[in-house]
Amino acid sequence: MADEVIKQPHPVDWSRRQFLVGTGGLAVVGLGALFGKSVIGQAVQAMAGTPVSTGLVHVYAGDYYYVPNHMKWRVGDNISLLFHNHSPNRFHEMMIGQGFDTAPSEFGPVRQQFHTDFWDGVHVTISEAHAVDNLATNKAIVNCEVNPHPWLITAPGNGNFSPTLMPGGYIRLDFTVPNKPGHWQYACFVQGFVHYRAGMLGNLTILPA
Ligand SMILES: [Cu+2]
Repeated sequence: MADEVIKQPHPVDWSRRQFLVGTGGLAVVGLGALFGKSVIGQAVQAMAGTPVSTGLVHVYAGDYYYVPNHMKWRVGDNISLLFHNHSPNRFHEMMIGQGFDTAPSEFGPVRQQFHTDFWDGVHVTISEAHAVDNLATNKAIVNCEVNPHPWLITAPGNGNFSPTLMPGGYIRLDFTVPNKPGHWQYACFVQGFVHYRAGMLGNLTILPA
């Protein structure tokens, strides 16, 4: 993987699962008004002051960060997670988990995914999708209402549940917060040593019901 990254001649960071679904088109979008004061404000709030998110929850990916980068969800709440990629030229994903699985590279061990996948056993409905590179379902129970969905990867062995979005892409995931209270993280491991190490992660607190 490290070789592939270094030799990459294009100004696009390909997902490490890109080869499974073809190249797709490159949409270039502006970084715009959606990174407004209120959203940035959410990102810089201290954890203690972070409100509990429920209903429609927006998460924006940029280079290389999430807005917001702190969230609180409550067990049993219904959430529609609308994950957007506002990068003009890079792919980003969003895994949620605890602990890390690493792989060796010439740069030393690289964190590739979470050891425990938050989405294991969770029922997820995909009700909107645009410019999705791939979504690895892992052990989530996924109902996809969007057709066609050649980007959906249901085979085992593709790592954590994670939507990977092309520039300008978005996906909506509807689910009920599972009974997994505690501290979790969300992160992007695309070109792991670049995105994750650049700080592309956030903290998620799951509150008991
Ligand atoms: Cu990323």
